[in-house]
Amino acid sequence: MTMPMSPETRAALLDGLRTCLEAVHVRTDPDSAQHYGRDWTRLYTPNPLAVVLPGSIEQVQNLVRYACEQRLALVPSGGRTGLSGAAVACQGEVVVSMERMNRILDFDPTDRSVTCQAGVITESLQNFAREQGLYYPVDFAARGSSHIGGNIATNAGGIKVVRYGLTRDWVTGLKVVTGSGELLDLNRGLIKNASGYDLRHLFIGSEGTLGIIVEATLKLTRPLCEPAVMVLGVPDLDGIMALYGAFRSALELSAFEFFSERALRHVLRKGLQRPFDTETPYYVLLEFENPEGRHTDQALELFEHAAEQGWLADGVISQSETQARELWRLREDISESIAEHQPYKNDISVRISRVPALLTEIDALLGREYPDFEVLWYGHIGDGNLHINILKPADLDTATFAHTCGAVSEQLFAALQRHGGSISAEHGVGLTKKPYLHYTRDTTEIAYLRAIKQVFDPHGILNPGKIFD
Ligand code: 2HG
Ligand code: ZN
Repeated sequence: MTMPMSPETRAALLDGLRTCLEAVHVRTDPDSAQHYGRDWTRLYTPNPLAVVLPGSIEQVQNLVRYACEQRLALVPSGGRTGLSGAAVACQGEVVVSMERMNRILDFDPTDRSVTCQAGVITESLQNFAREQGLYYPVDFAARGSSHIGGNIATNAGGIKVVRYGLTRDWVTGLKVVTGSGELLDLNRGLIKNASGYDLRHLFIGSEGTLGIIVEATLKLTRPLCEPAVMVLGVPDLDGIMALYGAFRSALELSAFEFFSERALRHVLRKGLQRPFDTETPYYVLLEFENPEGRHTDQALELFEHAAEQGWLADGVISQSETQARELWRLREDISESIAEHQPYKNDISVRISRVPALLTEIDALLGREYPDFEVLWYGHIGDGNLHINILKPADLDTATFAHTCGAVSEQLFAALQRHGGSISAEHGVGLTKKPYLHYTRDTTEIAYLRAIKQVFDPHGILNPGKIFD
């Protein structure tokens, strides 16, 4: 599939693609190749054969059937905000962008559910839910560009998982085109359905390797009522989990995030204000519902107690929706603020009870192995999920940097394996984490993953080379 192709073969394949959907939606220009051929990782050079933008399920089926005949690799593509290279096309694949399939198809207030095409942007769905007096709670900084189909394909998590869970918890129905071109209509919005294997869950998190998600039915819930945000300055790593224990036992938290002072400095450089004067090595951001300020006293009592214990050194509580939004930006804007430094990313998770031990271990490891690199910590610590970003020194070439970081990753993942954790909490395996999958899944399990891929994608045309070879 990646062999050099004669101009005649190429022209014939492109003609064939043009018979699957309107010719105008088969693009081969360099700008489209650049734009659609990659995600937010910048490690790979896009090189798709073509970019196609189907407008209907039937066209997706036509494409898949044609790809089966021609043994043409397809890369399903959403908003391309992924961070593991799962939506990258650098081997002459055809990118199948779901961008034109972006309609909300149905809403039912009794079911509190919405059915939409895969290319609906997360924020559009959130806005639609709000207009109905409801809430779609899967949320993250890339809400403005990520697609619902992509969120499902990666089982996206984000900033509200402590209360609302992951994308998987909100999908009640899925329509998927398999690697043979059949259409599966899975679970059809049911809450209860005990009629055998639930194939829907195989496609959630499958990173485009089992099928192309074309439609989804999603649950909605009631909106958060006057959420209040606190940012707390924390002197050491132990304090973070002590604060989590104290606040979650007294308040229903809808977020519990953390970031380091080093990470904070990058967003401050982009024009945001420090939350308070005291500088501490770490910060916690937490959120809870606070209708009419009913829980403010309780939150302040917890704050006093935590200060007496030495778990925090300073803090602030939002007084308005605007201030809450500003405080959120201190955490949410970190990833974008460091993008120019081409960070090497780790996105790891362990059970919550293992977080303190893991933090101590990796703090020592990173201090020892990366004395010269800037290492930033942040993430969804209330879910046991840490994002560790290592910034590339300007004078170091990309290959040497990636190699050095990869070697440290082996040690990091070995520690993670001892703690029963995962090499990817929410960003997926894609290309970047593929070499490390064995730290999280044993050989027997990987053999079953391959066998499942063979069932749904017998010709190996769907996102080949992603997750595993
Ligand atoms: C976040 O939580 C995103 O901000 C991006 O998952 C994480 O940049 C990262 O490593
Ligand atoms: Zn994240």
